[in-house]
Amino acid sequence: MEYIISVGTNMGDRKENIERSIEAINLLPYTDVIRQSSLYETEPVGYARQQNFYNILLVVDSIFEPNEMLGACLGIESGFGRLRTVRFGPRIIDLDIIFAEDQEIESRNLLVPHPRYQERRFILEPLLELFPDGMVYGTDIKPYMDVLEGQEVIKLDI
Ligand code: PH2
Ligand code: MG
Ligand code: MG
Repeated sequence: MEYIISVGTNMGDRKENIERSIEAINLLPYTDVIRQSSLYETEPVGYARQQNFYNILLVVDSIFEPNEMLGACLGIESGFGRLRTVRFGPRIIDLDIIFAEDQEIESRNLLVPHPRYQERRFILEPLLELFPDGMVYGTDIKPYMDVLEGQEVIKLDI
């Protein structure tokens, strides 16, 4: 199964947090990061009074089913010592499943595609970088880009 996973961080050494989470994903059994977007520095969305985020999108090939992938992502987050406090607030690392190919999942713990990705430039810009024609497993994401307002994102050269 192919996944689009978003990684975000706005605490500590943000670049190192991103690199370590990519390594952690690659260490999962039969799971590989097969493509990755550029790194983006992004304005916080949803709760403004916090440091800018670094965000990246990964295409991950894995033997895991979606609920197993969710568990693996939460496990990696715990490994970073992530504590959940303010909703949408500062976090050392956040791994979110955005797509699991064209699957639609609505379970108690997991909503896929991610329910808010359409409103988030920090997801849509790197998605468009990875899928330049805007077609992501059968979904056309270009219309979402057209109506976005604000939310500065800067592609980094590092
Ligand atoms: N994640 C959030 C809330 N707001 N803003 C940016 N720029 N990047 C994020 O990854 C992010 C956010 C909740 O997970
Ligand atoms: Mg998130
Ligand atoms: Mg999350």
